[in-house]
Amino acid sequence: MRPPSAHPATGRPRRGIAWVTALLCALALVPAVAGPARADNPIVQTVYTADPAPLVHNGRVYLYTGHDEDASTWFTMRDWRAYSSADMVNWTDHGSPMSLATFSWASKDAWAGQVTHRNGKFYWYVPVVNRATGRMAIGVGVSNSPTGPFTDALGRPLVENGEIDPSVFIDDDGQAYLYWGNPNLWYVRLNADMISYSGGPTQIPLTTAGFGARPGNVANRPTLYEEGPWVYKRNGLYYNVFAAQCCSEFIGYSTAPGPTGPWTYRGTVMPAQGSSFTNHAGIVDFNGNSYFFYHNGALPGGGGFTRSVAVERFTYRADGTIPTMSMTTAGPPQIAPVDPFVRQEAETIAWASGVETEPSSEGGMNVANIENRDHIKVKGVAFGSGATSFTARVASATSGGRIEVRLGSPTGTLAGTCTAPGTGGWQSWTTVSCGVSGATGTQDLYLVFTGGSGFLFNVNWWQFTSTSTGGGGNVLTNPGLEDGTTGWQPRGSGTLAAGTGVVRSGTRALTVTGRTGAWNGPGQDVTSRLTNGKAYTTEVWVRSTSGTPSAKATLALTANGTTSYVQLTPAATVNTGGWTLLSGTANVSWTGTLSQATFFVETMAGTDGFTIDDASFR
Ligand code: FUB
Repeated sequence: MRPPSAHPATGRPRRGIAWVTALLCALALVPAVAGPARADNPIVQTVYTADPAPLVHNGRVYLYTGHDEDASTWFTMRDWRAYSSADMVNWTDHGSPMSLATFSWASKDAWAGQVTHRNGKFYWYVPVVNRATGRMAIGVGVSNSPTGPFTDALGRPLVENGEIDPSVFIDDDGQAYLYWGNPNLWYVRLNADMISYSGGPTQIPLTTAGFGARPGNVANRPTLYEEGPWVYKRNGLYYNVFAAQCCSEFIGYSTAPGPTGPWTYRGTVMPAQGSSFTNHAGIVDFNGNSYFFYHNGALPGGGGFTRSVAVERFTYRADGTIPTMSMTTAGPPQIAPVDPFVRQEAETIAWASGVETEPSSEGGMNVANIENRDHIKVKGVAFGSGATSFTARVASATSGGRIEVRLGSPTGTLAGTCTAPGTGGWQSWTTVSCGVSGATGTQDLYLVFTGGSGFLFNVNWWQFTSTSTGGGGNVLTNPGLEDGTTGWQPRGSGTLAAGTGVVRSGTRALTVTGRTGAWNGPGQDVTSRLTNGKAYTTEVWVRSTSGTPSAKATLALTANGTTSYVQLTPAATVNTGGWTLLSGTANVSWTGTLSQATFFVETMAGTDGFTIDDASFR
């Protein structure tokens, strides 16, 4: 149970708080937010987030943030949060993969950090107060997965000099650097193990040429540099983007010909704006675009200690300089639509109104604390020629409620209504379905929750079925692989395992190992679900665990005692570094009585292991 607190976006109490106290709290601290569709910045509406640190990995942007406790009057921060997106507008909540409790030696202040990926592991550098010394120190968490959980890599600080805000950068030659500091700016050369270093911390000279001149006569702070360095390299030029000139801070940047300087001040990335007197930068390139992450106080109840992370898309000028950006509520454009015909996590959200998230007993997170007229917006959902039914995984310790499937706005076209029953517990899950109509083309989806008073039900995931199979939708069971190996069997030799480390979407993908023939792979019995003479479209994402095999999806049909094979997708080379989409359309027909039909993924040759995710056969 969470500590009693008011909800960022609504001011309403969280589950477990007395209504009266909560109402007073809400009225005093947080203006209620009314109204329909919201824009998409800030990125997270369920908690206050700060100090963004994006990381691009396997076709997704992972966003690591700090977490300002509700109604804070100081930087009261006890854990860090993780989110991810493949489209830059809908973000999946991965909960809290690291907290102060991760570091037994830390007493408080889970402040601004950064995650990097090396040696198959993820390293999260963070500043916290060392209980033994009372000073700020840098700790490092490590995990095999970008979504954690992270453990303390050292059991002690990596480095400690009372300063904050680590930024990690790995140069092309493999040398890694850790930068940090307020009021000074430091770096140290990390060893390849990423949890030790060579040489001592070195101070970067804060010259006005390097970091700009601070207006006014501020003792010991002649330059604009304040805190929060974000160091990276682009086209051979090294960038240090930092929080400048307290307070209010703006985001400035410097460049250098090498990782240790000499730095030259280049100007403003984002002026001070709004009610947060700090700001904090994170920059990545993703899918051919550049993105600038920052924080502000734009949520209801927001301010200097109740901040929220936001993002803008930008284009470097031809000479490599960064344009000056303003904070927007619209955020960047969506780069790919959402597929409603594969399972989508309910905690994948463009804008949440009223709800919260919590860890789910079924893995990942679920949407919780749902009350009458709360809603979730999922932006840019590609319904294509149409959806016929909607399915959701729900749980309720009360008497449940309804999910209204609406299009375009929270009061837009009602495509269908599903009833979520009481299930006897907030984590006692059941699957409900209802018919939908009018959901065609690409639209913003609103799941509007209705019912009586109090908390109604939780939602773990949802999925639509399409018209293209006359209502049958995706022929495959567990197509998104979120239910582990359910529905899938190894064809011939091999072992299937549902892993969380390498996923294309959601929290799980399916890996086959121990293949002894090219025809071995993950398969599914689809005998009772096929229509003779129909054209089926197949999509499945594949990546190898070794080598660069050529993969394809195949259907084995046995009719009247004879087995034939339908190649469902052209073969495509897959590799270990990213996901490849196998996609194709093929006619499926047979003569006589069909006794066995198996959908499977195989390779043209070899026995390399591979992983699949987000499969559809419809
Ligand atoms: O979030 C706590 C501190 O505020 C960070 O460490 C700084 O960068 C500033 O954003």
